[in-house]
Amino acid sequence: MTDAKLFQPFQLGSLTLKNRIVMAPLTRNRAAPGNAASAMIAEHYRQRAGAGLLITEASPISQQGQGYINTPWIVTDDQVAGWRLVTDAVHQAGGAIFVQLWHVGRVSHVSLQPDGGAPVAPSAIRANTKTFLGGGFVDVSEPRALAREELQGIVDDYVKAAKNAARAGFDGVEIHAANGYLLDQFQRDSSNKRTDDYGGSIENRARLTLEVIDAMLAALPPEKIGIRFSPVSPANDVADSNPQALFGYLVEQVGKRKLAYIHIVEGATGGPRDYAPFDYAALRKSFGGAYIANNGYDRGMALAAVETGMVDLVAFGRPFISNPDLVERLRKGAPLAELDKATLYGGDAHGYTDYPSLEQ
Ligand code: 8OZ
Repeated sequence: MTDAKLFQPFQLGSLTLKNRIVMAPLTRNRAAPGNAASAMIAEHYRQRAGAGLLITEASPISQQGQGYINTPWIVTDDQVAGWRLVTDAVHQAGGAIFVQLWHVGRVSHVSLQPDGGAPVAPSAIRANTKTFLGGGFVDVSEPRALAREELQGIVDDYVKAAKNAARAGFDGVEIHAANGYLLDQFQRDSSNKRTDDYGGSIENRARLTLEVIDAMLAALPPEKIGIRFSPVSPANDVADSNPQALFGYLVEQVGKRKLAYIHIVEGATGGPRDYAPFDYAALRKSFGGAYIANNGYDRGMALAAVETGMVDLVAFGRPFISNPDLVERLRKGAPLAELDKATLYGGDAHGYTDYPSLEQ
């Protein structure tokens, strides 16, 4: 099986990935103090550098963009220095790493927001979802609708974060436009009820995401920018009346801008792949570039999807938590270690950097 296409190199822009297995972004809430990545976080990613590409846990681009406690931001010099520990460790281990840039929008809590204010959203509609505040999960707060005049400031925050990513030594950035966070709240018509040119038609609802990309292209070449979508996922209480048309338009526009890849959560995030009907092959065709498939893939599915050319790369999430040497295990067909759910969010090195490799 070692000659399977899944284990062959892949050319992503000017970056040669050593295999077609991607580590999906995984929020772990271990950044403290100062919401900065640390030596422990660097060790976690170093252990997983066998992946062709690592995508970091989501990294807030501003305090307004933060929705959970102890997530590593990419705003201040100290936070850039924290991420530099991560990129150095991964590069020394022969890996490649993109950082996922994140604004949570309404999926936040007043206790995390500037001056204890309301989280922001396209429309003042509270999400039926929870956030993690340290002690446990709590309901998110009632959001306020963003004024049109505020949107440029958010676009600027994305550009600053992209520049910080380059300073921190990342190979690229992934725009988090999935899972019901800010950009996805604008994209989908259950959460976006705006009557200005950012709401209503598909073109209007896609506008903020495309403005973020276009502004970022002034700071980074397109081959250093990827984007993640979750077309039918109900994560964080979003839905759309016509996801095929909406995301077909979005990825066609992303394709025109020649971004490195689209990273697609197929089905419900962390849940059923057949949650709602959707033609992912048509989506991939509308984009035209590299397609990273994610959600519930096992070894057999990943081997087949890459071998037949249905997808270019496969991202594994939860299996990478408990199997730092996941690529080796998949290559050998070795058994996978079980995940300890109690140590997923928050805590220390236990359940984070102490999962053994097969060798150990
Ligand atoms: C789980 C817990 C907290 C955040 C996502 C960033 O769903 C997340 C996330 C997942 O994209």
